[in-house]
Amino acid sequence: SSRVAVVPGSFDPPTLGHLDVIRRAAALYDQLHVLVVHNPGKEAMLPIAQRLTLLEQSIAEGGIEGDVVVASWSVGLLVDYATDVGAGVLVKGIRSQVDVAYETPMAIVNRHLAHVETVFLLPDPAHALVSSSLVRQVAALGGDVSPFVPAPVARFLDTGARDI
Ligand code: COD
Repeated sequence: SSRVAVVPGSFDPPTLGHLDVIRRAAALYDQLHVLVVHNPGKEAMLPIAQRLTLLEQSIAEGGIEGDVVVASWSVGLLVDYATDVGAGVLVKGIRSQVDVAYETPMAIVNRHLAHVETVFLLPDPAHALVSSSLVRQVAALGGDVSPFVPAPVARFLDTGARDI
């Protein structure tokens, strides 16, 4: 049977840390669903549709091989999407003990809810300190975000298109 995994996130915006996790997860599974999940606990910078476009462009320009689907999810449990697409695994990136503490209860709940396992990937040290919130701050203050994000995201943020 084919192995299908979901890489969920806010991706607001996608960063080089996200792309690194997506690239390595794509090499581990037959099909990958990169899922933009609306997180009600976070105030968004970009609309969901823009995050989908930037993810698609970043995955294509990043030369990520394999069967990678980009989608969004805003109603119901994350594991409902996973079950719908036949995914038995969620892949999350772990940067620090803070991420472990945040992800552990969700992983246990998701396993009980739907028998969906969570696989944690350690980051590439080159990108381990990059976060979307850091990129949002740098962008809001007019700084250069290009060291932290894929080229399509840097182009989009640099043109100020987000203010339109
Ligand atoms: N290097 C490696 N990994 C990274 C990096 C980096 N530099 N930056 C981020 N990551 C990882 C994160 O740890 C995370 O795994 C993923 O990339 C996405 O990160 P974000 O910041 O875009 O997304 P988050 O942290 O806001 O996660 C949003 C989710 C919706 C995925 C999360 O809140 C979740 O799983 N919610 C569950 C919703 C649900 O069904 N709840 C009910 C049952 S618990």
